[in-house]
Amino acid sequence: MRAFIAIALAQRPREHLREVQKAISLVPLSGSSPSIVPPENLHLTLKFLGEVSPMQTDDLIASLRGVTVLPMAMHAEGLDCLPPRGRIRVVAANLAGEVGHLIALVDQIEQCCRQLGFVTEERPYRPHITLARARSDVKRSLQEDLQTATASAWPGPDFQITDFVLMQSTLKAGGAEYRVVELFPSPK
Ligand code: 2AM
Repeated sequence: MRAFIAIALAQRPREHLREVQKAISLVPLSGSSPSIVPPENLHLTLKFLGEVSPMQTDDLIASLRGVTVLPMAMHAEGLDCLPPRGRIRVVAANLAGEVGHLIALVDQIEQCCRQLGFVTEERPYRPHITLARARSDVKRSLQEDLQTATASAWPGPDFQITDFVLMQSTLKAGGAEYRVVELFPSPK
């Protein structure tokens, strides 16, 4: 299966980001309207895995059971356009708050994945929630328009992160479909 590890969003931050998405969709982007991520698909990616065999899935689940999630308070803070240079491919909400705890979580997950032979992410982890994906080229100069249109939305409501999920992604003509394969709760 095609899989990734992520944090599923609670209802309150999801509703807030839905409002941000509405503001994004009202910005004229010179005919290159991005595809808005369906609100039920909004998530924070911790690690993209790609194709994972059934045996790897079992090993991964066993390994991820040992990961400690320090509960953390986070909120969405500002709009970002990724990658940082060149044509915009993704419009995302940045996350702020107890980012140290989040980085510690990502480091543990990377370590589990490395031990099982998954490719280690070399780029620094940049916590973001993708709100829209460009269907065709979106000029960098439009970043300012997107940021102005959403300026009043920040900061978003605080939410607690206490668990993460292994998620299956099935690519369909109408967009990706996600399914939670396993939930990893923080120790009580
Ligand atoms: P993105 O939101 O920044 O695009 C599921 O596809 C999730 O995995 C997405 O949130 C996506 O991040 C992330 N991801 C990271 N690397 C990816 C890759 N090479 N292909 C597809 N998705 C990737």
